[in-house]
Amino acid sequence: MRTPHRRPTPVLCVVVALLAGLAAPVGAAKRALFDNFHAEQAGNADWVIDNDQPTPLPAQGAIVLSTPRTTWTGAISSWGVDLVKRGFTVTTNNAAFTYGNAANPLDLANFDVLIVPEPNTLFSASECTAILAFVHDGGGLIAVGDHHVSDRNNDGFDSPMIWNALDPTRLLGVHWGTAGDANNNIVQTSTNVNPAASDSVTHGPEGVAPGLAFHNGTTFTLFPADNPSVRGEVWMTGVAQSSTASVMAASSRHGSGRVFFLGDSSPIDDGSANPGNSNIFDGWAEIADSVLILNATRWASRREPTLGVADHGAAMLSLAQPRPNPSHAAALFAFSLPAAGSARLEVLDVGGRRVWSRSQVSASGPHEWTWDGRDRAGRDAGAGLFLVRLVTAWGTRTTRLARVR
Ligand SMILES: [Ca+2]
Ligand SMILES: [Ca+2]
Ligand SMILES: [Ca+2]
Repeated sequence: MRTPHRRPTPVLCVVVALLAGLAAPVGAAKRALFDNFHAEQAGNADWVIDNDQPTPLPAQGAIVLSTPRTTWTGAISSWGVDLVKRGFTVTTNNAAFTYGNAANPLDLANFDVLIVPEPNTLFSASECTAILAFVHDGGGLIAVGDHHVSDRNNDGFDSPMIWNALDPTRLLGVHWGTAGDANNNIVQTSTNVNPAASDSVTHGPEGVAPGLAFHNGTTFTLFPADNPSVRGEVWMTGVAQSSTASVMAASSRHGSGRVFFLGDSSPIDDGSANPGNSNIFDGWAEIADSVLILNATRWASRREPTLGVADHGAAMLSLAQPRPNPSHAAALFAFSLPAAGSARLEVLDVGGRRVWSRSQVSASGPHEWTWDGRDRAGRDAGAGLFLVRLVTAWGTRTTRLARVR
């Protein structure tokens, strides 16, 4: 058994953390955070960029194009070194995730992309909230897992279970193959890659991704009804690309942020790990898995505030005052979506109980839905003050409605 060598977290100035929490200026280095707080070194795994944490050594400022990808110690040092060569700064996380906590120098607001390489412990409820809010606000997430029954620290949870628990309602549009799912432990090299030239994950700045080599990985089922932006990037050999199942790599958007899903950790293994760990293979170079992974990391990293509709979704989402207000009987709710997607409109009473709701996958642009003033049992909802709430992938909007006799 290896013992991870961890250095204490340096005490950084709170002011620096606050300033760093602002969006990076155009042209600034992208900031990647590699997680090592969820047992990423359990068992045979060594999913760290370096044992010097949070900042790897030798210093990344000394890395040049010819620097070997083994300059740091860890089975995913190549990912870190290759990102530094592309202008990123890289850091290792060794504390619980927070978002918006200026006292935490590793707060997610200080980063452009979060990389979680096969977590082996559950995210806490507050960590789940932090991750999803970070992505919603424009952060990137690279979610890597492994095959079904891959619980490396015997706590009862493997990475497919842990990722599904992050997002039980599939806000991100993806279900990880686990117990009861097909193809939850596959060994396969697939070149069944999304061919769209507009797809920056498969056709990105690193070039065209040739495919993926899985050595015991799981596959995804996609749920476009839950997140219309979800798309397959690599499918299993022979599977039609219209299929929402048997997907080896996928991507989606959530709010202004972007997520990449990879069903196996073997492709991120670079074949050189900490001393004592010999159960490693160079997946990074096998069938050039790194092309897909580096394209995806660059695509997911926080957007500059100059992009298109999908990146301004939150600003373009609106819910108008009900008409009439106050109302005696029916009320009209007008809202507008930044893009096609699922919308849920609900009316809550002052006690927070849901009186009425309507959900529908809806087109981009303005909509008008009418509430007849009756509850779900068909009874008149009565007089009083009600909260009207619009829930979408781009965020939530609320307004109030008064009903009078
Ligand atoms: Ca575990
Ligand atoms: Ca594997
Ligand atoms: Ca390595």
